[in-house]
Amino acid sequence: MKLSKADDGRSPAHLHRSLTLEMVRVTERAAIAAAEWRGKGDEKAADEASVKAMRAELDRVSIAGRIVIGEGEEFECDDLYVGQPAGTGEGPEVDIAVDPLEGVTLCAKNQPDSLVVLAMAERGGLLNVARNVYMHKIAIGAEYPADTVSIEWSATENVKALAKTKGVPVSEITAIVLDRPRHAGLLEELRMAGVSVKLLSDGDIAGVIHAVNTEDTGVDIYLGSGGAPEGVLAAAALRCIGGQMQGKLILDTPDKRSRAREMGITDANRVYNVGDLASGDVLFSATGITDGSLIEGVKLRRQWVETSTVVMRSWSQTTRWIKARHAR
Ligand code: VTB
Ligand code: MG
Ligand code: MG
Repeated sequence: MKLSKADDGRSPAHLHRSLTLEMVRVTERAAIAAAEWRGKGDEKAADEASVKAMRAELDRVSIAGRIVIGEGEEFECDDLYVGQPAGTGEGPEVDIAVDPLEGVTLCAKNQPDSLVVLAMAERGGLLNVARNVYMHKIAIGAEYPADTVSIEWSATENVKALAKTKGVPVSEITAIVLDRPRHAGLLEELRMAGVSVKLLSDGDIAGVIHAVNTEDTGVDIYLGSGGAPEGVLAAAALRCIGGQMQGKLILDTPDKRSRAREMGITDANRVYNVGDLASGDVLFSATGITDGSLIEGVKLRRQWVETSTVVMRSWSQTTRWIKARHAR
């Protein structure tokens, strides 16, 4: 096995494994609530339903939790805001990052790959970033040497270096990129280099996971910028499944810079690796809302509801797919 079972050495303690199943309950419940709003064209209602259900289920878990990545700041939202306590208050002290509806537009349009995502770590294990901050990201599989690509290089340099290490022409490299106007220059570079580009309309947590699972997906590299919270959540998953990612925060306004400083970020230009974004023992759970390439969506039937969840644990390097039937 390529991946070492050993953690990053930050702490010999680890989260109790039974917490993985508790997290599954939380993301399942939120996904069911959001699924009621699939295809209804109302992003806000879908998001609110997911948040409410997540909050209720999270508060039944025996943890002294604290939201470090949430829906926004305390003054902006009622629930799942940064700093809000979560859980019963009795149990291990943990930090929690959530995206109760990753791909809200996908859900509102009933298109593939909207997810409920939650990560849990020991206190201090997740980089604290505000909801409105973006991150430059680059991700490739675990099978390459650590210095194969760099977020400081141009896209052209990166795809050429990756192709060389992989031993294929650049035209056989597939990159995954969020389809946004801000990526026009990046796209042009990739076109010039002859790379095959898979454009994502939303959902770059799944995008990063696809890029490191090259054997399954055929995607070699993730390039571009997306939400910083999604970057931390993707890193939590990579801690469990392997894969390399570098991230650099985009702190392009005085407000974002000062909030980042408050949240403990001292070097605005720092390049973060997976272990800098999510350290110690980390748990990750994602339940599908709409059918997707990562997991199936919620099936709402007359008699029952079926959910599909992928849950991971870094300490044991386990990934489980949990399909559950719930009575209606
Ligand atoms: C990014 C991406 C997310 O929204 O945050 C994106 O990381 C933000 O979209 O996966 P904009 O560029 O339009 O602001 C998602 O696609 C969905 O939350
Ligand atoms: Mg969200
Ligand atoms: Mg999101």
